[in-house]
This record gives sequence, C-alpha cells and structure tokens, in this order.
Amino acid sequence: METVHSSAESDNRPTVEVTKDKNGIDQFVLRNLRGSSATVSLHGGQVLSWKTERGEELLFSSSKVNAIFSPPKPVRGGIPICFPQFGARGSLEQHGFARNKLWVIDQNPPPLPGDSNGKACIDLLLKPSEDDMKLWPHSFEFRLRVSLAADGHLIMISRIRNVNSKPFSFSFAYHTYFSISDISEVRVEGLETLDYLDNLCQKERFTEQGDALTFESEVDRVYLDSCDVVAVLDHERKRTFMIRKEGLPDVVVWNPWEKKSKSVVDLGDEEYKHMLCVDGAAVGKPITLKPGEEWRGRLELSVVPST
Ligand code: TA6
Repeated sequence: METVHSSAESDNRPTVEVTKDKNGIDQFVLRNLRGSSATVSLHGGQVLSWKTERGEELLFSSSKVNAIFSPPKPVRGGIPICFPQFGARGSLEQHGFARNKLWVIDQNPPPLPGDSNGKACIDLLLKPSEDDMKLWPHSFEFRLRVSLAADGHLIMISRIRNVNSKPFSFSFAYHTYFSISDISEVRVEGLETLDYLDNLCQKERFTEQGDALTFESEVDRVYLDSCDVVAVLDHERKRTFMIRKEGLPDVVVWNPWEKKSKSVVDLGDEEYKHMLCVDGAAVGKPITLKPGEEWRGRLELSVVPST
C-alpha cells in the first residue's frame, strides 16, 4: 500500500494511501490523526467506506458485493454519485453514467478556499468520453473533492462546469447508503411538513405530516426544498447521522423493504433492515448551466451520540 501523503509522526498530518481493488482499480484511503478513515474508488468516484476512529463502518455495503460486483455497475452501498440524471429516463442508465465510469485524479484542481485545511482529501475528475457524448451530448468537467476532516466528518464537494457551447440541464444525488441497526429503530427528522414526490405512486405529490419519518414498509420518495440539515436517528445504536448540504435542495429517502429486496440481485433478502438511503440531491427541479457556468453541491456527513 503506497502512501501518497506522508503520515510520519514528525509531520503529524492526515494521510491519503493508494491501494487497488480486486479489479486493479485504484482506491484512496483517507485517514485523519484520530484514526477515522474513508475509502474512495476511481470507479465511479464512489465513497465505499467511512469509519469512525474506532474502526466502526458507518456506510452500508451489500454482503453480495463480492459475489456480484462487476464493473461498470457500482458497488451496492457506500455513496454512488448520480449524474447527469437521478432515476431512469430516456437512453441513459438508471441514475446516469457518472457512477459507472472510471474517474481520474484531478492533477490541478481549482482551489476551494476554506475547505482543505487540516483535512485528508482527494480530488477526482470526470470528463465525458466520445461514447458518453453520443448518449448525452454535453461537454462538462465534473470535479469531486472527498475530504475527511480532523473531527471525522466526511465532506463531498461536486463542481460541475458547462464547457459546452450551449446550456444543459441535469439532476444529481449523493446516493448515500447509511448503515443502521434495524429499520424499525430509525427515524428521520428535518423532513416534517415538506411536500414529496412518491416514486411508489407514479411520482404523485403528497405532503409529509408533522412528525419524524419512521418506516413500516417500502419508502421511495423525493422530499422537495428541504432545509439544509437532516438527521437520521438510530435508537438502537444511540447515534445520529447529521446530513448538512449546500446546493442540494432535495432529499431522497429509500428503503426497499422485504419484497423489493428479494428482486434486487446484489442485495441480501434481509439487508433492507440494515440500510437506509437518505440522499442530498437536486432532483425536483433540473439544474441548468449556461456555457462556462459551474454548479456546486456540498455534502457534509457526521455522526453524533444520541439517546
Ligand atoms: O429513489 C431511490 C431509487 O431511485 C429507488 O427507486 C431504487 O431504484 C434506488 O434508487 C436504487 O437504485 P440503484 O440504481 O442504485 O439500484
């Protein structure tokens, strides 16, 4: 395992180490000085793991991943990047192609003032191939910075620039699979009274009632125009995931429940109990960029003890 940034005690800095997965694709392990870590793959720019300083995994990953994982499909779990669309429409695959592509290290990332000091970070870049342009004829530069802060917070910043000669529109989501004790022990706060589109009812619009969201069956919703802080409380594990977002007006909430799980080939039949997707997203209204314009979507995840 090669260390990209020195972690020698003397210089007392966070580290980024490079490894390869079983398909020989580079993965980057970010570590802070307290021992928290995050692993990012060049495949899809996907965060595959985010661990506490005690080595506890915070993101869900299907047990079937080793049996089924076959690029270009993404690993079931972690945080797949959904771009340039969320959902299945037209000729693009479900949730777009970004998560199925091989990204490269961004050798010359434009500075992100105030978002790098004291963090272990990696900058990745995705540009469309000729084949991509046939599918989605828009030139873009997608710069992704994944950082692990000194306090263990995981930060993802997506910068998507239109390098085209004409405007284009897209939708986006950080498709975040949280690891939970049991779906019956979890509630989501911060979505109360919001309108949502229900994917189980032909995207019909409903209004959420006035208290926290709990789960008794399959849920597949896009909550619209949410506030920028959402909490996922896991009563059993006495911890709460805090989701802070900027540039991401919507929140996707998905749990496949028992019946749907059985039809998802790379998800164990009982694994719906131990995962919940709560995605910072821009899905309700497409984002339109003029030539030269850039969009930025920032997600900051943290975990705090809670009763
Ligand atoms: O709303 C979330 C969703 O669109 C669900 O409908 C389900 O398809 C989920 O994403 C998983 O999508 P994936 O392509 O990752 O299997």
